[in-house]
This record gives sequence, C-alpha cells and structure tokens, in this order.
Amino acid sequence: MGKVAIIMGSKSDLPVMQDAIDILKEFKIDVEVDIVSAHRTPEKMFDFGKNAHSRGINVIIAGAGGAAHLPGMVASLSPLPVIGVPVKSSNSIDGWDSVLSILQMPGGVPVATVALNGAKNAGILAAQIIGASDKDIQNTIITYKESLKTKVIDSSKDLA
Ligand code: RP5
Repeated sequence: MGKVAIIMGSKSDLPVMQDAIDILKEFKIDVEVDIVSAHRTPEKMFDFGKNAHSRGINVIIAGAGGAAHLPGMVASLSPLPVIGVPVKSSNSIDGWDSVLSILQMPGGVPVATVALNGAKNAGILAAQIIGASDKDIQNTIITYKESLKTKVIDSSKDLA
C-alpha cells in the first residue's frame, strides 16, 4: 500500500493543499501532512528530503508560494517523485512567481508541476503514480475517471 507525504511551506498554504489531502483520503491512500519550510526550517527540510524514502513514503507533494523553493530543494535531496503545487500566497505577486519558481527546474532534478493552486490534480497524479504498480489503486482511478465522464453526460441533459 503506497503512502504520500504532503508538505507545504506554511500553514497559510493549507486551504489550497487541503484538496490534495481530501482526494487522497477519498481514494483511501495513506497520507502524512506536515509544514516544512525551505527558508524558515532548512534543517527540517533537509532531514525530510533525505529520509522520506526510507520511511515508506512513495510520492511527495510539496506546495509553496512566492519564492517557492521547497519542491525543488526536496527534489534535490530525495530519490522519490516530487509533485510541486504553486500556491498563490500572501507574498506572491500574481501567482506567476510561484509557478515559475517550481516549474523551471534545471535538467537532472525534475519536479512535476501542476497548475496554480492545483492541489487536487497533485493528489490524483500521486495516486496514478502509486497505481502504476498497485492494481487496486489503479482501479480506483479508473472508477474516478468514469465518474467524471458520467457527471459531464448528466450535466448535458435538460439544458434547454
Ligand atoms: C512560502 O511563503 C509559503 O509556502 C507560503 O506560500 C508563503 C507565505 O508564508 P507565510 O508568510 O504565510 O507563512 O514560503
């Protein structure tokens, strides 16, 4: 059974990151959640990045805003796949700063970056990564995608 670690630079990121927590809980995937700041708790970040894979974590979701170094720094320390969530935070100019800080990683240190405030997709992507080697989780994703289709088909009825 896979496990996802969801970390964020500040508790102020939680309203955005909650979407990742919620969808992973809906999929019945084990999550751990913590505040890890690249700027304010660099030692904790180093410890987390170095040890997450040895603690049974399979995928890391990292959210941060503004000068959003957390996902890239953790990716530099960990062999695990890292999904970055750019957060439009109080110190973010317009969200582009968060997006580009997380997206524009140099070759060799990938961060799979989702949309601005796109924590829900980060959760789904983490589940899909785990599902690549876990048939039960993959079946959960198949069912979820079917439900998206059904919702659209239902919403197109009785439009006029
Ligand atoms: C980033 O600075 C955090 O990830 C957050 O998005 C932003 C603002 O943090 P607070 O000042 O609200 O703690 O490092």
